[in-house]
Amino acid sequence: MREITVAAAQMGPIQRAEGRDVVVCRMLALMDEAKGRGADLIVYPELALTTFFPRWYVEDTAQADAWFERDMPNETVRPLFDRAARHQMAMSFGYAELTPDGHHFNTAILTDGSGKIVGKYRKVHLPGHAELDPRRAFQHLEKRYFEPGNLGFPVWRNLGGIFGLAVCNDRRWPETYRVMGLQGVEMILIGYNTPAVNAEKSEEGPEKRLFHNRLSVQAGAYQNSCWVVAVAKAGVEDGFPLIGGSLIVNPDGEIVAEATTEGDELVVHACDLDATLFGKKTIFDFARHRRIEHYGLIASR
Ligand code: CDT
Repeated sequence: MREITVAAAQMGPIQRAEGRDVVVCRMLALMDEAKGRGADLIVYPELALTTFFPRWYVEDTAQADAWFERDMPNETVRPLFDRAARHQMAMSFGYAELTPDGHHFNTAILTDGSGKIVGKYRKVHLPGHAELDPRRAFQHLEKRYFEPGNLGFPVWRNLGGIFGLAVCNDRRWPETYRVMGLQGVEMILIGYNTPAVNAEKSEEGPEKRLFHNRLSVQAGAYQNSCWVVAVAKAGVEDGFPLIGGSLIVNPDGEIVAEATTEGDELVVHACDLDATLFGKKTIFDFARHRRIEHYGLIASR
């Protein structure tokens, strides 16, 4: 048994005017509660430090740099790293990254139990559009503010297991899980900000959005025999609703814990990484059963 207790730290809304210092206080409170519940790892959502700013159109993209972090850790988030180290708790969260040479990514990091960053991932699948689209009920300008990630889908040894990261829209793509699955991933951590309604199709509401969230995450976990922890930023940000539904899924594709609110809420489960082994050596033993001679098209277009 290789059991690690995971706290999926769903966060309620962050308003546009809210400062990062206030957000970090909320994250610390969740971390302290997670410690009390025995967590070895806490997982926060995509763009955990700010509102989901791609809904806002800013003509001069340099003005949007205020939503980005130039260093990680920086002064504002340092308390998170210090507290995590004190609690001997690994941590993952997403943020907007501005690199020293001026590149913009939608990034997530993973630390070990001493507060040291051991993994970084930059979102590959960027949804939405790059220009103002007045036909939409609201904007989703990720293609304006971010470049596609340039690090692929690496995995890291941490906490005695093999971990991977993905960000929001990545969870809808089977390739995300499979590339990590091929590297033996045992737990994938995914933060998300998913609007509760479709900006282009008003009849698609929160039930269907929650269904697609579960469907994607459960399929990814089952088909790669790994744990998946998916964590929302939820609730109403400046009038725009985001789904909750943070969940932890086991390597059989079953939901073992799920959020019940749209606010700051911990979803905690003790996950045995050895539970990944059976599927990996039987039905999803990739080396024995995959037929890559028939998969060429997937990587060629
Ligand atoms: N943040 C993010 O990637 N959100 C997208 C919204 C796309 S609309 C289905 C998501 O995939 O949840």
